[in-house]
Amino acid sequence: MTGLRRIDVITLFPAWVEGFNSLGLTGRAIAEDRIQLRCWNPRDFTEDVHRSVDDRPYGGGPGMVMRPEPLACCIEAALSDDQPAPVIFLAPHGRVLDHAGANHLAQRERLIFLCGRYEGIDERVVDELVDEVWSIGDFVLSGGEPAVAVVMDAVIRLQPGVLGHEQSAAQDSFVAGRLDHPHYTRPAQWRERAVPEVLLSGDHARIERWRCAEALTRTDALRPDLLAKYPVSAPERAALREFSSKEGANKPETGVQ
Ligand code: 9D3
Repeated sequence: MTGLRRIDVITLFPAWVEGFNSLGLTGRAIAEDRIQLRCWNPRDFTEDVHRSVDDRPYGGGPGMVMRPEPLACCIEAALSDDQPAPVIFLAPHGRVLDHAGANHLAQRERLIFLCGRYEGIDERVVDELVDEVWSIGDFVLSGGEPAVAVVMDAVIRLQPGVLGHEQSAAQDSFVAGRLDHPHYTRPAQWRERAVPEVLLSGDHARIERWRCAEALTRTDALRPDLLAKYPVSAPERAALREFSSKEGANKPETGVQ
């Protein structure tokens, strides 16, 4: 696997995308030249004096729609700038990103992300130029830019050499389908609350089994859908039997009902 070496983003707000990519994990990967980032603005491909990128929807209704020609010219300019790449449209009706989806995208050498604004883009551009449509979840954003920040973070951290400690990404995929176990650091006693004794025991095999049982209990309580998708294994069942924990009974809810 060669890994990702270039990401292009089609956006009306290149400053937004360049801004978040100057910081954090994606920022470092780009600064270290592991990944090349290039933004393309459809406004630079307009030919009218107003440089308009949107227009009223045929059939009426609220909001505006991104015009096909500047958008298509912009995508085509990105496409012909370098090696072929899939055009990934970020939109509320796309396939919802999960760990498998991030892995799928992370395998390409080059990705072109298309961010929409306004009510949407002219569907003929999708028919003509879009290869895949992805969403980041069932909530409404004001545009594709926050979504591209999320997707870029998820795919860049999967690249070999991007995470400081090399093991981490592989370990993530190993535990995919389980919520994380709880974490503790010093002091061992804090505001009347003690760190679970097993973590102080020095028995690393037992600690591993305890963490496994905790992760499983949490997943069962908060995300039963994950348990259905990734069934409980024999070693997990054994860990659960060893630590049929009543701990956590008076902890705050962390998530879903
Ligand atoms: C009333 C219909 N709306 C669709 C649910 C219109 C609409 C809302 C928000 C059209 C575009 C947008 C902007 N959102 C994105 O571009 C977007 C998005 C999102 O809103 N949620 C989750 N993932 C994504 S990826 C891109």
